[in-house]
Amino acid sequence: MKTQVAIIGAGPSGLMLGHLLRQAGIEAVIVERQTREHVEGRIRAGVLEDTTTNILDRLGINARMHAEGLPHDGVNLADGERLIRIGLKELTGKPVMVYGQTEVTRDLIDAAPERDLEIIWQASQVELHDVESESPHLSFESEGEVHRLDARFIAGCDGYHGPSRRSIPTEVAREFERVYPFGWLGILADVPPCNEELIYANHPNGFALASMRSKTRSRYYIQVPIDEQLEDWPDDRLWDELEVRLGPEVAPHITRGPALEKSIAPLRSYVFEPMRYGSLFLAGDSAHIVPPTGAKGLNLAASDVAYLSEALIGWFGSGDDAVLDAYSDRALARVWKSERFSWQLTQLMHRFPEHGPFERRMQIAELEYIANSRAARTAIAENYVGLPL
Ligand code: RFL
Ligand code: PHB
Repeated sequence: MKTQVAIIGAGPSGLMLGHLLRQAGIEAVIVERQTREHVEGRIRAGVLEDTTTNILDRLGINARMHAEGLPHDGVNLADGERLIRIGLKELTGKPVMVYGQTEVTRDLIDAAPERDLEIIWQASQVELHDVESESPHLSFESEGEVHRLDARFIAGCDGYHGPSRRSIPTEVAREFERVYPFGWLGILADVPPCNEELIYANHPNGFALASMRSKTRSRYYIQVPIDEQLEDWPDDRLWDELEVRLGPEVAPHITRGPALEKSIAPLRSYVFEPMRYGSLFLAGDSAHIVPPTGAKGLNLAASDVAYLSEALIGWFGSGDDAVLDAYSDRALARVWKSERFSWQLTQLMHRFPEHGPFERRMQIAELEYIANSRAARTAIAENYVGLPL
């Protein structure tokens, strides 16, 4: 098999890149390890910046998002006593869109056949070959047979655990990492949200987040120690704890319901440099991870892909190496700013085992400052809605 761009991974970055390339008439094939059902069943991000909605608009794969997504003009921080509203629209002119990654992924997969974007599901043993050359290829197994996919470029959109990043020699690579000593326990339930907008709460027991997928489906998270067992959190215990952490103003509005999904996700900050090696380009979680506090992971995948598609389309159009050469630095400049915001909001809103009374007072003082300073709220708002590309 032969194509122009071989894409590893059918997550948001691989799917958006594949569609952007196809829209420009460039051949692309996606090779994915999991089944379609598995990919469509993953419950992940919920908040889209306009970087992401703009890509879906440009692709014309946006009808369901505009019909069912919820534009939010604000977001709230809670300090156990009150809600501090960050007026996103008022402070930046932009809202965010609450529309699940699960739905974005499904829309992109549904649109693939009519746009000739081939996705090979359940491809195992995916390996990258000759990435330093101008004629790289992938090998993989599918339906009991070994296949070879030749391409001019390979896009590593295979998430944090995929093989692409590991094909870059350690001599040229730099890694930056911070692993947090806690995770997020998430619950999805078919109950109305407790508030019209998201609430990020800092409580002495730890962080909590009230989010949603629609007017009838809620998504909540609480901070738990990293070694916590899911069995120790029956639904009622989790709802009790959410009421405590979200505070007395919000608790009466929480509707309880059985968990459709419950899982614990670890928190990590991670950046891999460079995002290009020879004919291999990394995009999304394969190159960087942010803690979910800033809602940036999916949106960074979208901005990487916006830069990468522009560079590849430019190269196939005019053979211009300069844009391809600039990709890694351009993407990383935005990645590091999102890393900073996600890390800072994580520091502000969580309880760290090493924190004592002083650090707690620092958090309270910062929240007090945010509540009373339009400049501080504007700084949060412009990062939350997404920095310009
Ligand atoms: P993905 O989504 O991990 O997709 C990678 C794909 O590659 C496949 N793959 C392979 N395919 C072939 N061969 C192999 N050897 C392969 N190895 C892996 C995988 O099966 C998969 O299909 O990466 P991508 O596309 O870069 O997208 C990144 C986003 O998924 C991620 O950043 C976000 O989900 C992060 N995130 C959030 N981001 C936001 O912008 N806003 C949020 O509100 C938000 N909340 C979250 C989140 C992530 C969470 N979890 C569970 C990690 C909340 C949670 C709980
Ligand atoms: C979610 O709804 O899953 C969600 C929302 C905001 C975040 C993280 C996750 O910051």
